[in-house]
Amino acid sequence: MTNNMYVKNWIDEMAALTQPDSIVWIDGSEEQAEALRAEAVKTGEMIKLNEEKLPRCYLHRTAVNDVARVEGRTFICTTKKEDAGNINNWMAPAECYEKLSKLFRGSMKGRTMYVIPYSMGVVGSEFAKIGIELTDSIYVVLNMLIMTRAGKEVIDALGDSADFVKGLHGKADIDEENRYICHFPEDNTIWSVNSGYGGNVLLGKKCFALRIASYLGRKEGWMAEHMLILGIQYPDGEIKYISAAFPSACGKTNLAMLIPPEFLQKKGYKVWCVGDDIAWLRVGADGRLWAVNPENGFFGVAPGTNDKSNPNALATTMHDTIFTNVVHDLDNNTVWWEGLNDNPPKNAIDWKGNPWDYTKYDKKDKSTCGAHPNSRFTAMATNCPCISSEFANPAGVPISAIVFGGRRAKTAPLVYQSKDWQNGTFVGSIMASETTAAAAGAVGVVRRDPMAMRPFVGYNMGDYFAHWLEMGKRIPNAPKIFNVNWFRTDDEGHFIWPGFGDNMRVLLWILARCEGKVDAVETPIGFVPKAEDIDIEGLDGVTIDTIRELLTVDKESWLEDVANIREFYAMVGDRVPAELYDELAALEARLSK
Ligand code: SAT
Ligand code: MN
Repeated sequence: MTNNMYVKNWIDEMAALTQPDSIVWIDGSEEQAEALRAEAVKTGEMIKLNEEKLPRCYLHRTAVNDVARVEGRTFICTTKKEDAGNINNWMAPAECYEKLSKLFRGSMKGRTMYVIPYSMGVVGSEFAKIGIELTDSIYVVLNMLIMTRAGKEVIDALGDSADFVKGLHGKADIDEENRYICHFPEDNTIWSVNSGYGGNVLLGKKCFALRIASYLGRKEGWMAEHMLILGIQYPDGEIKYISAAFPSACGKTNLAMLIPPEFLQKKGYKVWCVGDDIAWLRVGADGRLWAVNPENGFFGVAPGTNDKSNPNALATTMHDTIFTNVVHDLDNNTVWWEGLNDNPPKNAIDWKGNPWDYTKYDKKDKSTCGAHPNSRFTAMATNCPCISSEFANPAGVPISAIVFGGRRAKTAPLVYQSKDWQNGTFVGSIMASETTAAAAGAVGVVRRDPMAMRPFVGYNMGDYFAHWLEMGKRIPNAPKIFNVNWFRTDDEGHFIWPGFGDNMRVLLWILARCEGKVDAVETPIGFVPKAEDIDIEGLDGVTIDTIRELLTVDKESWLEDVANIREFYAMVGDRVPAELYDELAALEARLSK
């Protein structure tokens, strides 16, 4: 399919290592994709679902030991250890290549190696970047065909250039003990072995569009961030864009596709989704920050998605979707997951492939779930009823506000605004969130997750903070920076804020602040709304006192946080910029007053 010698030589080398029986180029055609689906159905890798109810949809189950990203086995392999930093796992490149070569050697014997040329961003556009993924998994091919722009046009766009990310993925034996997700930012290379799960194997996503891209962004003067992008349309037709960083499985997809509360809909407000997970941001000629979504689909969390929480996502998954690790409803040949509705299927297979008895399902005991808590849907962005008209605009959209947020039962108020870019960078750097099922390990533990990028920065976190500060100096018309927390709970552990579509009420305050249209109250941590400025029209059970409670800043718990932040900065190491230590000291002083 190409005469590009860099591509050909590299594929030859990888084929010599992995020894596949055959090599097949993915051309992006529907005929080829259909043939691969048929083959995956024949081998049992995928199950074809009810063609009437879920046209062209499939179900896949991963190995039971392979259901989430594995941060402990994810490595950044730079020549110097300091360049990967303390937050990342590090291996010397030569050592890592050697170690993984042993695992890859002969691992594709009896299998086919698929060559997937893909573009992150609109093919051929100024800001797009090209990758080629070699994989022995049809499931990966079919997911990449949804999540990226893949096929012949990409290899044509590459021409004879050497500027592409070289990705090698092999399922090998899906051996947990030998699972490695390794990045070689200095070589534009990613090697992933012994997994078949999303974030570990769809190399365009976290591996390229965040880890490698963040490294490139620092070198080239732009940013790759774990952010959704949405547009809010005002009744007069004007649209303002917000990008927001939340850790995995904290509601990015829901926020990106939110449906405005009824009273706002009646006034003519609309919300448009540009992206739900990743934003590439650069300074435009007009001095504003512009964002593109480099992906072409959504790899969303299924459990909890329903026609109230996210009707747009649900509609998006109604055709041409791959479901992973959800419940198989045998009577209807459809899918189900916890939180979809109150009618679990009676005749069903759980995510592990075993018969599932819904009567034994106990909400509080995750081990009784039919769908894995990190089960997913892979769906085309263009399926989404609220997809933005600018989704595929190569120029992207101008960002008015950047929003950080995490899952915090206490401490963080519903919303606050930073003072300026430097203080906003500080606010992002001290983000914390309770861990979720998106990564292997304990769930519900509060950990520092700066800019929601802790697992995704492809270099030293201290340098990443410095890059943020540096970018601020280069954006004359910078977005304002905010922090939100939808997850504050009362003494009984119930969420106080209704969340979902009602989050729009907070976003409108944020945008009003960006335009200087509304006042705020200064607190030690930043500016919070006057309670009466959060519109609570039509909200059941939420009074102005609830809003007051949600906006309180408890100095005691913030002082505890300060101590914890200082420990975290120490862990990040000596590349944390002095400006952030100044911000921390100033915060402490304000809290102690
Ligand atoms: O599994 S993914 O990394 O693709 C999704 C996520 O954890 O955000
Ligand atoms: Mn994510």
